[in-house]
Amino acid sequence: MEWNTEEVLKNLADIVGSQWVKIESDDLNRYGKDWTTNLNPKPSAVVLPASIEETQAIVAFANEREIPLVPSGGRTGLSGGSVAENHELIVAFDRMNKIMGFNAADRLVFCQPGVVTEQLQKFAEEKELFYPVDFASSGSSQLGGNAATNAGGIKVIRYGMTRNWIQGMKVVTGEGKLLDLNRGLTKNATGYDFRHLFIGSEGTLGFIVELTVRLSSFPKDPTVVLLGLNDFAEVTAVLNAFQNKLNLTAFEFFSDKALQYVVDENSLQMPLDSACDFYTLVEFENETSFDLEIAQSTFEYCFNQGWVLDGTISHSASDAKKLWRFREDITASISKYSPYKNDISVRVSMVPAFLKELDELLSQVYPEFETLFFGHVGDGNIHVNILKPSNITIEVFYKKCEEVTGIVFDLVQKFGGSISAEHGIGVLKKPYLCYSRSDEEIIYMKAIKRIFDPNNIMNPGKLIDA
Ligand code: 2HG
Ligand code: ZN
Repeated sequence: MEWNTEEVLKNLADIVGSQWVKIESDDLNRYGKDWTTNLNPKPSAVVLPASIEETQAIVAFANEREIPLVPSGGRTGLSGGSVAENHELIVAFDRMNKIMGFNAADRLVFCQPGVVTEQLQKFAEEKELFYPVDFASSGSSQLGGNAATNAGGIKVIRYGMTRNWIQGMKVVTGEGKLLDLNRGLTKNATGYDFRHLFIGSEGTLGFIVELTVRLSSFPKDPTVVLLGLNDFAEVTAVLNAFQNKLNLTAFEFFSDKALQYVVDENSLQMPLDSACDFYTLVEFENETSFDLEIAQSTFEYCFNQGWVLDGTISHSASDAKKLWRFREDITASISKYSPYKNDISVRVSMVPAFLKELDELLSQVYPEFETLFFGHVGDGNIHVNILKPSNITIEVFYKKCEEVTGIVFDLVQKFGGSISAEHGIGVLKKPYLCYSRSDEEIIYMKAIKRIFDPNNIMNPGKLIDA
């Protein structure tokens, strides 16, 4: 539905100032899409509020005129949650990008939603504290989007997801009401915690307009160990061996095929002398002066058991950073192959059996496609990327992939897993929500949406249909 008449645009300009209402095609393209490669942005306008009051005024006006709104943060999502394909008005939080305050005794930072993850990480460091939610996109993802998608990342095994660090939050509901949720309290036993409804709601209930974020102590001197595995079946044994002895901050994995793309794309040397089918990247915090020796003896134990073939250990922060690149650069290194992505989780103990069945299934159903596995094995989250061959169009490729998504998700369901561990449902996974959530749950989800967003203007068509 086209709503962007001159009169409507003028009303929006009255709220935010005319330079903050954008209708140029460059802006529409930029703000209309995220990191997905197969969706076509078609927003009608972009508006950039500078305050909570302006955001509230936009939502009130959108309700009056039934204008569909799409929130936009750093647009690093991979499920199309912030893609505007249907003439929506994009509400971008780039101007609300300030850290407004810090309280050392509470270890709380008060942030606007457009604060970039890395900005908060650096701020925490200046205070000799740590914001532990981290991922490859931390240089551009924004806190509002992180909270709206409950972003995970590479340190979840130790620190949990974004949800764990949001101690308070102000939201403008789809109805235009301002809620001040939990006010930074650590303990608060007063009934339903709406904060947790908005975290992970993918912008379907309202806009997150302020966040109170908890910080942690700075980890002591992390060391990274990269291991080459003999057989992926042993990955949980290796995890247990390290986890029982050391305080792990990450336990990641990637297949050799995935590694090859990072090495080739960035002209890097292979990290180990031996060629292995799978690698794990283990990061631990040096809590005592013995931890390095413990890591060494744990490696030897795993080697003697025949679980690992080879390994290397970081001796400095820059070494550690180099080893992380082999894992963190995978997404960027394969993006030109327009990968079809699945972001799945099962319980950690089930990962090897699940991956074995998944690998067999994928080589049967996609014999002609190359499939890469990597992810956060320490928390049961596997990223499956299927690469588009150069001789077919993206439309044909996605159609072929989608034909078997249901079969893959049947397997996820059989293992009691989730069809999206951290990337969210957005539009790409919406048809498959029923593989992870029961009919009853989806009915309740829709009812909750109607309460907060009665006119269905908040990110319509994402996550669930109203
Ligand atoms: C990661 O863990 C991100 O690197 C992206 O979640 C995963 O590209 C992907 O599928
Ligand atoms: Zn991930």
